[in-house]
Amino acid sequence: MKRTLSTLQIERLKYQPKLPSALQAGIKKLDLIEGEKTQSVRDQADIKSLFPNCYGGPTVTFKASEEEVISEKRNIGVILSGGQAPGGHNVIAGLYDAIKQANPDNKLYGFLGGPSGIIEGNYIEFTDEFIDDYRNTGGFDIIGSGRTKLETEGQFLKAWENCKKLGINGIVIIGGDDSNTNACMLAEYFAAKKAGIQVIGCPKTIDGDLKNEQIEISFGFDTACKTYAELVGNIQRDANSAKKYWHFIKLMGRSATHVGLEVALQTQPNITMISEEVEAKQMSLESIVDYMSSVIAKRAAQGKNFGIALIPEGLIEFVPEMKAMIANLNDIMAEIEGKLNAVKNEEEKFAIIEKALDASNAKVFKSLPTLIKSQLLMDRDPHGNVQVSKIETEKLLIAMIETKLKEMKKAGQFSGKFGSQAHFFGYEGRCAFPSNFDADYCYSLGYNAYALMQFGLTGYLSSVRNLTAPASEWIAGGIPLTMMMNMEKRHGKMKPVIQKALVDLNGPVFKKLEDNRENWALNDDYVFPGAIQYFGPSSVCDITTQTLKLETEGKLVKA
Ligand code: FBP
Repeated sequence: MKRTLSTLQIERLKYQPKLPSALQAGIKKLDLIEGEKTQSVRDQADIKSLFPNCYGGPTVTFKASEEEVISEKRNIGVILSGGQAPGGHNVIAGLYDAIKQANPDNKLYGFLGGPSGIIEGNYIEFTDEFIDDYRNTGGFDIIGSGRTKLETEGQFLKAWENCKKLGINGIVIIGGDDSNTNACMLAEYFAAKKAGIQVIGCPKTIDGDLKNEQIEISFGFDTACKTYAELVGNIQRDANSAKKYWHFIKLMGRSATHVGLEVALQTQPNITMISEEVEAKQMSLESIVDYMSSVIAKRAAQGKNFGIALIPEGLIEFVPEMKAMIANLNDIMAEIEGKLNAVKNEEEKFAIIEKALDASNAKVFKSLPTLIKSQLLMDRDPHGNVQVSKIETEKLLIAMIETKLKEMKKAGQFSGKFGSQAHFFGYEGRCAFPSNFDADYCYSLGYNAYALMQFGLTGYLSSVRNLTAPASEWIAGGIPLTMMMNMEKRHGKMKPVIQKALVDLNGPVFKKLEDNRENWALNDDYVFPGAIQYFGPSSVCDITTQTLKLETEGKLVKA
């Protein structure tokens, strides 16, 4: 069936993503430079013993070479894993182009529906025509995605069998922290079995929490933040026009508040809650409500009964009393799952939970509205995470603030009106057309992933950095996945996982918010970023996030 294309899509299909100059000479003309040996961020002995074959390799970078590498014929498989992020299609396009440049007889297979595709043997073979339809488009619909956790011997064995059937000797997993943990487990398994199948990861997630010195940012963060910033800007204009609502906007980003922080810097709203700060200052739910109510009351005293509050998706997990309760809840839920499933009535479920929790945690659980209690009991994702996108923290805060403001009114501390609107921006940004930055970055990551394979590496993450310089000056290379790992409790057991990078409260990005937030709270210094621009001067279209600019300031490598 011929699909109907939008005008923008037709134009975007023609966009040629930019590559770092080291990769521009072509996939056959590359040299690999080895850097320092690495070790895991924490728990080195445990990680080393779990990944004896993949642990501790050197960081690597590429440079263009004069000599041409003759590559033998290879078949590669690719998997999109976890939540959608703008640019995933371009990672596959970059990978495909590199593979075909290396040898036109090479094949690229796409496993369907995420990691389960490789276990069940569901795949497609990419062709020029097929790939061309998806260049520079958002979404993961090219092959679909999923959250299946690859961890059992049985799953690995099935994956191996399916690779053997297709003659696959390399797999690229495009995913976030959990999916790249999967990639590392699979790489280790294949290496231990001498299966001759390499595994390379690509850093994806709109959350922006998969990063370190070598991985400056995960792809998708740039486009998602710009999309949310456009929406927040529009709402700020609406609020400033009607002057009758406080808009509580929950922003996706899972545990970390990188998205919330970036959107705040792009739009300058009245209140921005940062989960990491809440935890560091040990702010209780009550003190968060006090802080937000005090800003609302101060603005009301100036005759402004409106405003914008940004709430990070994962806030609830960082409030100390909630964090302790959720950890306790996660442990007991794994134990009493059967008992809970047998009960239909919600109140009965809550009673079972309250009995099983420690006394102080039971008290916190009991104090929550029914809606939030049920949301906290929803299934964990396959990696054991609470599905924070399903917890309506924005509504919980509105309800608590309404009660607080009534008390303040009685005490003569609030004389205004409080009308509220709740929003959740998340899915709106995950499949937008990738910005020029993400289109270029993703294409480079995919192309680079094949370069890593060509040099025989496995258990590596594709790394492209120096990202605030023009694309030609980007540095392409790779880092061992074990470098980002530590041990964490999941489903009640200690497991090796990639450590999430949370907001650094001493870093320049948070400091910028801290320096401005009092001013932004009371004075309406709103910024309206508008829609992402794809065509026009590069100073407008190629510019990336404030987060990346601030975090890499002074670290730029000049070509
Ligand atoms: P990844 O970590 O897999 O990239 O997921 C990102 C994310 O968009 C989170 O921000 C959000 O909490 C979660 O996915 C929502 O998951 P789902 O798509 O399963 O509802």
